[in-house]
Amino acid sequence: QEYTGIKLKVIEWSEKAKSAVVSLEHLFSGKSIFLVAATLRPETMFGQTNCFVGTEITYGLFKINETDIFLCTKRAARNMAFQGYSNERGVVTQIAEIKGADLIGTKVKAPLSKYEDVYVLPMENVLPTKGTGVVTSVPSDSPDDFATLQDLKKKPEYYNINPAWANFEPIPIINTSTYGNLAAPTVCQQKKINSQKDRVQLAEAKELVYKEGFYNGTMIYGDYKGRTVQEAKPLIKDLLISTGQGFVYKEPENLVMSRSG
Ligand code: ZZB
Repeated sequence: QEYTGIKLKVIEWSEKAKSAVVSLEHLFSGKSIFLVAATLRPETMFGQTNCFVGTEITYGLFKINETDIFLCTKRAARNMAFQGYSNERGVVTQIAEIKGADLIGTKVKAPLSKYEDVYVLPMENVLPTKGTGVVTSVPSDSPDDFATLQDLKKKPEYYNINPAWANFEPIPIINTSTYGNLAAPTVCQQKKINSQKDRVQLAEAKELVYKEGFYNGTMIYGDYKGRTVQEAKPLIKDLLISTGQGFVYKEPENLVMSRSG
């Protein structure tokens, strides 16, 4: 499976993350720290509204080179080290460990997003065994992301978040004749999906939205407005890579598990 790694730069740590990393600050000087998400949909990056982590997942901070520190699972950092993203091939340099729960509320800059800064929020179904364990959220075109963001908006106390962190609307970025310009909200409504816990309906919704967007979608936002999704996808991937905001990240096929189970 070939993903695009998306670098979401840490602008301000959450209070808990701040105290977890305060003793390491000397290691950060002159470097940027990025939460790294793995996506199959680089053309949707204009619509990012937040970033998701699993609260129970253990993440690491990894020194990648003289300028970048990546935050992702150790498993992903190891894969990256074999793909040229480390000082020495195959060698992982871990600076610290941090629990997903402690990252909630961290402010990040999501590349290409219409929103200047977005927040790290909790999602129940993030798989530690897939991608980087960090998921970038595009509620306009991902039913899982839309359902989860709705949960967070409806019950901020239950999820222990500041409501302002979830106060971002889905952005219309792709149009299809079947689902209009907000495919994920449309399909979630049609299928009466009420929460991120509706796993079976969400898996069906994801399949429908994937297919419709890929075969019949047109970009209505961003640098390649007017192009089909199939045309725009590689162009936006190249744009992310050439500007240093993304990179190719591969995962051995047999290790890939689907989010739905
Ligand atoms: C942004 C995005 C925008 C995504 C969209 C999807 C969609 P698949 O097909 O099952 O392999 N993802 C990545 N890592 C994880 C993880 N560890 N746990 C849970 N979900 C993860 O799914 C690949 C997608 O699953 C990735 O692409 C990522 O979300 C998520 F508009 O990134 B995507 C209709 C889907 N739309």
